[in-house]
Amino acid sequence: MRRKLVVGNWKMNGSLDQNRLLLEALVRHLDEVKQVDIAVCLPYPYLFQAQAILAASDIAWGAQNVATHEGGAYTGEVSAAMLKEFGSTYVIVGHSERNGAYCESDADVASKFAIAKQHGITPIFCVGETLQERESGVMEYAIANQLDAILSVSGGALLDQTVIAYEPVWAIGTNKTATPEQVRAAHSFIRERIAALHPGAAESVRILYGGSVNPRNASQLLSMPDVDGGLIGRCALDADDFERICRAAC
Ligand code: G2H
Repeated sequence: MRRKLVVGNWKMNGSLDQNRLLLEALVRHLDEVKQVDIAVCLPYPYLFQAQAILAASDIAWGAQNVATHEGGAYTGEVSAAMLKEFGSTYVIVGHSERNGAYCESDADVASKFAIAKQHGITPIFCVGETLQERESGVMEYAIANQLDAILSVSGGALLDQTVIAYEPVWAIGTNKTATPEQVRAAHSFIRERIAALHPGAAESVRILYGGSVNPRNASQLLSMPDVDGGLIGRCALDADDFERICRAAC
């Protein structure tokens, strides 16, 4: 039985003052919500603040990216060991906003996935098709390619207890949410693909849906078969919205 997981992806938002208000509100509103796992992934400089405010709560925290190397002369990068020092439970890898703008390759994402696991951090690996891929009927092919790049290098053991986020690129930050049926079909395809390559891991991997989830659509989307929670962008920046989404996942 997989526990549901709701993760806030704050993207490049926040300030010390805003974060303090938001994190303290999350602790007040969500600490009694024990039926789902809850986490926030913040910009790197605020991990220390998250650790200070969330440490005594059940809300976990993490980052939105990690370096492919252990350490050394990589200006501007942040290693998995550093994330671990600040108590990170999760790290997002392969988000489409990074694939596009920062030219991350499948090999880069596979390295990030593996290095996070080696340091005891759970990667949240994002996959999803573009609108053009969906409309031209190659959605499953596109998702399979993204999955295979990770699954072929990571091996079945590394997949245990990891998280995959299905985020159709056309639904991210656009207010165009995938329909519950589209979400169900994609999630079922992802689990079948994992089962084909690493049968032992398919039942333990949690598959989240991400893309314009809000308090109005959350309960329907997050209750679909094979949907184990959500990766929430814009609505994670509002304590009331995020609380309502977490409660909808219960
Ligand atoms: C997709 C999602 C969070 P939003 O990126 O990962 O963002 O909920 O704003 O579409």
